[in-house]
Amino acid sequence: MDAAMRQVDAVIRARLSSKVGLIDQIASYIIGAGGKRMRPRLLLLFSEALGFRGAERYELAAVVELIHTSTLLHDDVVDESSLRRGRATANSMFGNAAAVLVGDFLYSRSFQMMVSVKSMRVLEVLAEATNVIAEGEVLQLMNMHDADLAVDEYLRVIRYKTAKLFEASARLGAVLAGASPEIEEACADYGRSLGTAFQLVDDLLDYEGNSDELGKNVGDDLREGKPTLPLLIAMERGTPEERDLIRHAIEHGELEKLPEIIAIVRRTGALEATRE
Ligand code: GRG
Repeated sequence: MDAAMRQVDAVIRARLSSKVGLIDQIASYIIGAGGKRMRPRLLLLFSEALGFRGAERYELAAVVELIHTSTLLHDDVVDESSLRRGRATANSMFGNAAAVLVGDFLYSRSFQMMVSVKSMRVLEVLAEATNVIAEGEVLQLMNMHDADLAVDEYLRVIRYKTAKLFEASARLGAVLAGASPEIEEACADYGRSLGTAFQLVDDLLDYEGNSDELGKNVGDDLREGKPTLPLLIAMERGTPEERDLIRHAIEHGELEKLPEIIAIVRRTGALEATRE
């Protein structure tokens, strides 16, 4: 994987170039900050497991990473986040307008790259996936401050905003390898499940770690009014008074009661239940 990922990073660097200096600067800033490169790795693993070793796999692996990066740039503006990949976010460094526009550049550049692969199926998969990611974010926006959010609806948002790109990445490995529709679906299923688990754990990590971090991260969720699964489970399992406390915090983005809410989440076993 490491050698293959160096190839992918080389493709990303080569394709990022723009005559517009600010684009180069911001794109290199966020790409250079690292990241786990989960989606390109998934694509490469599936294409290679199914016997495809053509150069198109590096191009498409770079494409899914650039799409992911463009969504991060936009997401940090939407959430008004200040930290990403251990660095100040692009929006806090360069302003919201520049972060959104460079996100647009990465997104449209990724489409230029996928067209170069000359496969209608690839275009179909990625056009649909990006559409669903945007729907997921809008759904999440609509669910903000909703303390009565059904767990199924929370999972739908996760499947759309996060799992869809994992699904597309795994599926594209199969598409490149010319796999049968059954194998393509099996790869897509795996990607979807992995992506769903990944986001659940991501939400869970917000509540783990040392007590300072814990307070800070849970505080972010509450400040944004985001009803994440640990909070929903704690509400379901808590006493009527505890439910009211969490409900009020989600509905009003109220941070004063943070230590009490963390204690309820822990006491009700909501972290273990989310992990399960
Ligand atoms: C541009 C099509 C388009 C849509 C924009 C804002 C938005 C709509 C989508 C945001 C989707 C999003 C950020 C979902 C969360 C995904 C997630 C778990 C991000 C963190 O991924 P990691 O941990 O990050 O893989 P690294 O830094 O490792 O790459």
